[in-house]
Amino acid sequence: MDVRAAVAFAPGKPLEVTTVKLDGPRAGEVLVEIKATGICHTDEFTRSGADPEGLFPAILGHEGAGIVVDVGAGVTSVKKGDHVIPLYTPECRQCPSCLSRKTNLCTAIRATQGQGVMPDGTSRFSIDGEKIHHYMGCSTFANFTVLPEIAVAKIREDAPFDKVCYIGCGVTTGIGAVINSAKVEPGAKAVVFGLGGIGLNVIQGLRLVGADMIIGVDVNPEKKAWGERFGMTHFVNPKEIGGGMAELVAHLVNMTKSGADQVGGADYTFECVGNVHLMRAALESCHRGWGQSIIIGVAGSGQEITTRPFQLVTGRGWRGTAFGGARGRSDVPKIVDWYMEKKIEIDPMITHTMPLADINEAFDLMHDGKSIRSVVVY
Ligand code: NAD
Ligand code: 022
Ligand code: ZN
Repeated sequence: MDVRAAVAFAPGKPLEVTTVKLDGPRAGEVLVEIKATGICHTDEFTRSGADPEGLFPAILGHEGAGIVVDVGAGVTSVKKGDHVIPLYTPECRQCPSCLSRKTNLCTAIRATQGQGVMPDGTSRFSIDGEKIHHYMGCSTFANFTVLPEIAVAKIREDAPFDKVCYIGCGVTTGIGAVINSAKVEPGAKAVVFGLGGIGLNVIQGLRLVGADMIIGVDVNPEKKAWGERFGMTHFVNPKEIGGGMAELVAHLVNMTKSGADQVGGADYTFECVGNVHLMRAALESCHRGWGQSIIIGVAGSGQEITTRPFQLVTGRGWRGTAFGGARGRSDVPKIVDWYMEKKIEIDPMITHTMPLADINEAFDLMHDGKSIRSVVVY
């Protein structure tokens, strides 16, 4: 069938909206009509050519929502008409990783997903017989896409596509980092570095679990109001403090001192920027003995993090999270329920919507720091 898609033909070029051929679903696959998709940093990382593993031509996009319109042989968990969110982290429930219960990084289709093809090693997208790569197993910058059955989460039918698409990446990553990765407890003190589309969701996750002190750190003064909107209790602009990372750390440690505890430091910190110097500051802002720092931001390829081993020997913990540690098919429907029950907010974070024809404007808005999230509505 013919579908409309924004195609990344070459690194560094704007996406081209054009007609693409899509083959139907094979065994274990589903055809989904994408109704809306968010535009996220990793799409830009690949489009720009900064991603050394980026493949071209490709149909990018990994933050979508839509309706199943056809299923291949042997598909049992979803049927035509089901509303779904594509999963760039699938959940097969059978591989050693899924069975371990210790990670959400399912390995069932990992190799082929990274190669931009379906699990059978072929692509469903083409133009004039030339293969177009899939992207992160999703390719939501097309109005129809084919996905492995294990890479779709079935969601309730009254949820609006143009909002819950954001649960396909940003919302789940931020809230999941708090609940699944850090396992933050009520009364905790936390610091969130970077108040963008991810950091604001970390903040609302912290509010949800009952954190006491939620300190937001951002170099953009406009982010103070944004953070407060979702539960931030204190704001720090590193530019106003002056000095470097050491001064920022000292300031944050000082802020978290209280009563008998004059050691200071946060129980949990979250790096939501992708800056390796900020990652170090996030670790060192943790309380000695128990503070845990979670890396969410994706740093540029080849970058390295450093600290003194003393920081870890004295009981701080450093770990990262992918997709908020969420098991997609199990956890994503619950997050959609939380949104519908108004336990979490999404609408105010979607600052821009546009038709597919204008998708390149979403990348401009992201570059200029003007958007929290842009969503393409098909
Ligand atoms: P964003 O651009 O919306 O937000 C980044 C924020 O950081 C901005 O508000 C900016 O002002 C602020 N900032 C920049 N430099 C800073 C500094 N030195 N100190 C303090 N604040 C600073 O981006 P986003 O959509 O929130 O994504 C953040 C990161 O999370 C990206 O690297 C993205 O790739 C990553 N991410 C990771 C996962 C995962 O599963 N691990 C999932 C989604 C996104
Ligand atoms: C989503 N991300 C950033 C912005 N939006 C993002 C990027 C990468 C990962 C997670 C979220 C990620 C962390 C660890 C891995 N990935 C490796 C997983 C594994 O090896 O099992 C990751 C993922 C998908 C892809 C590449 C890297 C891909 O499909 N190309 C989850
Ligand atoms: Zn993303």
